[in-house]
Amino acid sequence: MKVVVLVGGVGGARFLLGVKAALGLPSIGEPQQQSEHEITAVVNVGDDVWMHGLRVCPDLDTCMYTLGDGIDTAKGWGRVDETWSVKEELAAYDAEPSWFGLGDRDIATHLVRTRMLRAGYSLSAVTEALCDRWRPGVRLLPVTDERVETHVAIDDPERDAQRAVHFQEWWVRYRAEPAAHAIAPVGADEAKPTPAVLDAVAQADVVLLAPSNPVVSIGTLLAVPGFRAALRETSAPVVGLSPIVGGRPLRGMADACLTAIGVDSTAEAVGRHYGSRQDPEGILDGWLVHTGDSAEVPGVRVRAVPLLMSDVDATAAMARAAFDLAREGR
Ligand code: GDP
Ligand code: FO1
Ligand code: CA
Repeated sequence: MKVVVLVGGVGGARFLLGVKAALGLPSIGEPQQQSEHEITAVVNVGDDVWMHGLRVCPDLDTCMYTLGDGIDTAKGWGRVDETWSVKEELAAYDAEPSWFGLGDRDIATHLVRTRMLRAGYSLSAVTEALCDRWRPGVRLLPVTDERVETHVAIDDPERDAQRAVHFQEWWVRYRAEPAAHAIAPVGADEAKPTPAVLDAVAQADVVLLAPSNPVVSIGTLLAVPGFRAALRETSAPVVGLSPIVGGRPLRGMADACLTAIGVDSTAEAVGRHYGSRQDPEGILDGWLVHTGDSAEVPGVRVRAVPLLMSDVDATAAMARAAFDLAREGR
């Protein structure tokens, strides 16, 4: 079976562990033998940022490290057994930005990536090269090779005006506390999905939306012109899993993003925001919400099942429920 999964960082990466397990693959790493199944993750690039002259791709790296057994599982991002000598040395120089921490091991990834990008390789090619080491067992495809970066409009405390900051500054430095007046994927209008991404969606047997951030993860994928149309046109059923459980995002501050785009933090509101493929702009055939949550999304099959990714088995059960819901429409 060919499975395409739309993902952001931590939520997406953990879900991919379950998709692999549901297909009988080892959740970490690669199978010993060639498998009949092929999983392709289409990964958000809107969080990507230049830091100290290095290109950092948090969602790609979170997926790569999680599936390749290199992640700091407590934080959900960055490398396990990390050390911070470079960060300390940068601080000794008062080198800004000091609010974003690059670990020593993680920096090696950014050095390899930056050098390859500077030599003219695409982000897709660089990601493939990095995955030669990590062997995630899933094809990790950035949605686009063009630069698309999410920016957030917030009030400037120093002037009676708004100012736009990079998503990382709002999320990491300010902990998403200043209200976001707007969230914009800068560069998206000029970007296009890579041919590999379009092919994967067209050839898929099923497309899943991981329970990732609906605005700055899935929303940024959908902002790349042509990607939404690809999802609408594929013959594969498209099934999403709600990241909102009991009226709240499970980790992090996704509700601050939803507020910015005027969508309630409920499973129903997010399902309606994605919309039915029977409607002019919608992308869903099926929508999974957490047991006890209810949602009515016109034109979409909705089921309630446990959606807590507490361990790989529970996450695999979520993926199986998504496959079942996908099959129901056939
Ligand atoms: P990020 O890029 O690291 O923010 O990660 P994603 O965008 O991939 O996913 C973030 C979302 O994952 C958050 O909005 C959470 O609500 C959601 N999430 C995290 N853990 C769980 C879980 O166990 N179940 C569900 N349904 N959603 C989860
Ligand atoms: N998150 C933080 O809260 N603080 C950091 O200093 C930080 C550094 C960092 C470095 C590399 C990387 O891949 C991710 C990093 N993150 C950090 C996580 C990340 O910025 C965000 O959680 C995501 O972009 C939201 O998905
Ligand atoms: Ca992210």
